[in-house]
Amino acid sequence: MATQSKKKKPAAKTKAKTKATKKGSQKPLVGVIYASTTDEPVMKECGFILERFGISFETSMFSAHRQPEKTAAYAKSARKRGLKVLVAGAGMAAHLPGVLASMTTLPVVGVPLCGSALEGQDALFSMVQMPAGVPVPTLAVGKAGAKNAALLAVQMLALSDPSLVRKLDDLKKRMEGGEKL
Ligand code: AIR
Repeated sequence: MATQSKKKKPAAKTKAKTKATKKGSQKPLVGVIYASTTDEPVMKECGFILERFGISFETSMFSAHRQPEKTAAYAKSARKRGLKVLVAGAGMAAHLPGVLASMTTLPVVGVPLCGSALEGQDALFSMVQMPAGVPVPTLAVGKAGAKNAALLAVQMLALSDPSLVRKLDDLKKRMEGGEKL
């Protein structure tokens, strides 16, 4: 008689995090999403910058390929939930920001991540080469991209928030003085 193999629990790294982490007491304005625990250390850099600017944000982990339904539900509810900008990071065939952008009119910023044999070029091309009609502003591969994604989100929010303009001006001055982000 054929023996049935025991059903394996999905590995932690492929399991979608359904509970978003909210930072700050306000409703989150920025949604930071990444596709795997592999991406977490780099995408944390994005959160550090948002925190520094006092922006409330939430982080979520799901993959456009492994959790397509979760991806769709998130994209479709994001605007109603009060989010203003999404930042999505993924490596390899990195379709997360593009798929999110296909289902929301919020701006979706892409962070290509490295770690594969192609060292992030695969992710970069997957994100940056979006067809006309579905823009995904795509930043540098890795940590610089994660940090700049946060700054770009701050700049977008600053369009209607003068206090953020002051903070951005202050950062420019500090960088002029030699500070590195
Ligand atoms: N990935 C996961 N689902 C879709 C994609 N593109 C990416 C992750 C990660 C890489 O695949 O963003 O950078 C490897 O993921 P894992 O979970 O196999 O370590």
